[in-house]
Amino acid sequence: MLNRTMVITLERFILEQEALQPDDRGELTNLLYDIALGAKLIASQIRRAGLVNIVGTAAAVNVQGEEQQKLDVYANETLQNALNHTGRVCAMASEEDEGLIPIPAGYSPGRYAVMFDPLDGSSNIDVNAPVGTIFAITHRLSSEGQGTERDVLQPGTELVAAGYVIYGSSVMMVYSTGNGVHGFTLDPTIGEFLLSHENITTPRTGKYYSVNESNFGRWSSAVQRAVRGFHGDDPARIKGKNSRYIGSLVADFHRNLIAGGVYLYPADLKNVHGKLRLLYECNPMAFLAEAAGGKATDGSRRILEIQPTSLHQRTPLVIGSAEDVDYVSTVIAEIEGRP
Ligand code: FBP
Repeated sequence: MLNRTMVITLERFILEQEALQPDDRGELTNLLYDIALGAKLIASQIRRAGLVNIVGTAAAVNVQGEEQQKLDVYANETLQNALNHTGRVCAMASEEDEGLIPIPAGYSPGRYAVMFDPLDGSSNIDVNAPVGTIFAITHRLSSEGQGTERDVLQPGTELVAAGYVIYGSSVMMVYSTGNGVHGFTLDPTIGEFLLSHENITTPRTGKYYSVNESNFGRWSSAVQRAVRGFHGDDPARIKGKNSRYIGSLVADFHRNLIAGGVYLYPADLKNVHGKLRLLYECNPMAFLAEAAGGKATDGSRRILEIQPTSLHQRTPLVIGSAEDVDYVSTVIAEIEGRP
C-alpha cells in the first residue's frame, strides 16, 4: 500500500516494467530515461521563457517551411544531445531537421532509432499555452553501424515505445511500451517524474471534439458531415459534443485521452495530405491511443499500418475515443461510397 513517503519514480516504474520486455536488456529503460532528462531541461527553459531571451523566432525556417521558434531550436538540440552519445541509438529523425541525424563520430551507434517532434504546438509558446515534446522508438532493421532511413521508415506497428511530455499547468510525461499508458508528473521540488496516472484508459466515447473549424470550408463534404455529427446534427447515431481546440496536438490529445473525445486534423484544399507528420506526431500518438483503448485513422486506414515512404510525410489524423473515431470513418465511407 502506497503511503506519503513511498514515491514511484519514472526510473523505478520503467525498471519494474522491464520484466515485460526481457530482450531489451535495460536499454529501453535507459533510453526512456534519457528522453526524460532532455524533457526536464526543456521544461526548465519553458518555465522561464518570458524572463530569459528565449521567446520569439529564431530567424530561421525549418524543413517544413515554418518559422522556427528559439525554443524549437533549443529543444531540438537538447534532445539530440541527450540521445547521441549513449550507445543506445543508431539514428534520429526530427521534425526540425531535413535529413536523418547521424550519431557523432566517436560514439557507438546502438539498437534503437528515435523519431521526435522536439516542441509541438510551438506557435503557442509566446502566448503561454501548453506545448509538448513527442517521441517514438523502434528497433533498428539495419545490422550495425550508423542507422539508415530504413530504420526510421517503419510502420507504427513496429514501434516499441512512444510518448509525449506536456509542458502545461504541470509537466507530465506520458508513455507506453505497449503495456498500458502511464503518466508521470514532474515534481519540481525534487526534479523527478513521479507516477501520477497509472494505466490510463480512454473512454469509448467522449464529450469533446477538437478540430480547427476555420478550415471547415476547405474540407471534403464527407468530413464536413462527420464534424456536423459532433455539432449534434446526427442524434440518432452520435450525441453532440463540446468543442475544445488549443491548437497544440499534445494538449488537445492529452485532454481527450483523459476525459474522452476526438481530435481531427483532416486533409483540406490547403493541406491536401493533412498537416501533421506521420513519423513525429501521428504514429506516436496513435500508438498511445491504441494502448489506452482508443483508435487512430487517417479517416479510413489505421494510422499504425501506413507504410512511411519519406521522413516528413504528412497524413490526415482522426484520433481518440474508439466510437468517435469509428463514427468519422463510417460517415466518410458512406459519403464516399466505400464499403
Ligand atoms: P508543429 O509541430 O509545427 O507545432 O505543428 C503541429 C500543430 O501545431 C499541432 O500541435 C496543432 O494541433 C496544429 O499544428 C495546429 O494547426 P492549426 O493552427 O492549423 O490549427
